[in-house]
Amino acid sequence: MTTTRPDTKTALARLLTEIEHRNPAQPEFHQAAREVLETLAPVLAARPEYAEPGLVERLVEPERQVVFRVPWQDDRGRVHVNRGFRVEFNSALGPYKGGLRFHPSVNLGVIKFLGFEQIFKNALTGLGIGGGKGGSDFDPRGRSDAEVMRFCQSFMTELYRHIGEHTDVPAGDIGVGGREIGYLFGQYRRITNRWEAGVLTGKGAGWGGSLIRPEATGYGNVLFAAAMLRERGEDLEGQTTVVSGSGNVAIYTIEKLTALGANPVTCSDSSGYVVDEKGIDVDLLKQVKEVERGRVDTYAERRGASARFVPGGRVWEVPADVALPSATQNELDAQDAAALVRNGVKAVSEGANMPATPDAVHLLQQAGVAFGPGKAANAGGVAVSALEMAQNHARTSWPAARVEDELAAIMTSIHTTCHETATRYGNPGDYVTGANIAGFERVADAMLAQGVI
Ligand code: NDP
Ligand code: 2IT
Repeated sequence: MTTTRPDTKTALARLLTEIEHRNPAQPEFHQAAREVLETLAPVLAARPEYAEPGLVERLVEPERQVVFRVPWQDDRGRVHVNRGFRVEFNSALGPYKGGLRFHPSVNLGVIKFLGFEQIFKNALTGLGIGGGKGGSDFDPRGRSDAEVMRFCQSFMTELYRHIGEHTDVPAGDIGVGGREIGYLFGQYRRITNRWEAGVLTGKGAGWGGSLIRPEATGYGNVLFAAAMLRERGEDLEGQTTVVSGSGNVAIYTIEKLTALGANPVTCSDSSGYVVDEKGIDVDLLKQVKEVERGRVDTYAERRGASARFVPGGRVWEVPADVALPSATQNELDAQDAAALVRNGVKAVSEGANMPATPDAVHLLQQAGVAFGPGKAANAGGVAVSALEMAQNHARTSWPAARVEDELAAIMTSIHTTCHETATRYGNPGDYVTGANIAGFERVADAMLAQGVI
């Protein structure tokens, strides 16, 4: 057991206060920074080189933040003005890497929380990628393909000058999938007159995209949950699972759960959730969400007697052995966590970024539930993005089986690293501490080696 000098804890508490002061009105960023800093005291105490003045202070300050105007015209010719963001947080380990989110709730604080998480997540993959994130408060819901295309073109008309295969490599996140990456890539290629495949990931399989990238986040999270269960002598087969969301991450989480013999009984969107006693039919869900861009109540209507739609409800009230939050931040609070515990949940693994509130995480861990934090559990997506970059650099493409094998190996390695690191610092089974410290060690070593920049 490593003991912590009180001065380390005091210094971290002081830094957290300063972060809140210097970054007003950014509650999500404060939350993400606090979650990491609160776990670092033991490693700073044990490894004096990490307590070097300025190291943690540099880590919490983005290297660069770009905020820009995105004007575009709708199908009726009306002009709209959105705000675009790219936060280039840390490039000690490689080019900035992280998704773009298009959602009306996006603001600088949200992008900073996501970029901060991304630094540690990307470090945990063991691959050469730094941390960044971007997006816009543009709402793609109800917009035509032509409107989405014009928005993406306007967004890229500013973003292109900040990104590049060796500089910053965006990908998808909420509201940004294959369609948007296509429009963004087209505009980048047009402006720069370069076929620079490695500038974006999540591309179509026919033009530089990696097989298994669409599946990677969801599949990876299921593999992480399975690894946590294995540690306790259990597996996923026969387990009832609840999944929130019905987008990219949720769909491929459900697909993998089904393939491994678990029974995923829910999915959701911001209007409510579906519970399906027979298990979610992933082909029907893909048809409704990916092809028709519809809502989950349509799934329930078409599925028949086994499924019902619960307007406004949260999936966490449905009894389950395993829960995989896969929609958005702070979607699982202490009340939800208490309901999961009451119903006997064994493991919670975060497909989304920061879906569980700090109180919920505390409650789950106190109750002995295996808890996989997003920066470890959902790292499969960005890991396969890095494999897409590798294929692009080599001008080749790998068969699906190779990518899937590499994804499985990376998820196993992340699980082992988090588990061993937590044990090394006196908190066996605490994947939050394990993920934060292991990610921190890798980034901090690179930052120290590269000097004060
Ligand atoms: P999608 O846009 O494909 O799907 C998002 C889903 O979450 C939708 O069902 C959406 O419902 C729901 N949702 C989004 N915002 C809210 C909200 N404010 N309240 C309630 N429901 C909401 O996104 P992804 O599946 O790609 O992303 C889901 C989560 O996973 C995010 O946290 C993302 O950061 C994270 N993630 C994604 C990765 C990826 O590779 N795509 C990688 C790692 C993490 P509705 O349509 O009603 O808004
Ligand atoms: O949160 C995430 O890790 C992502 N949205 C994926 C980022 C990426 O670059 O693939």
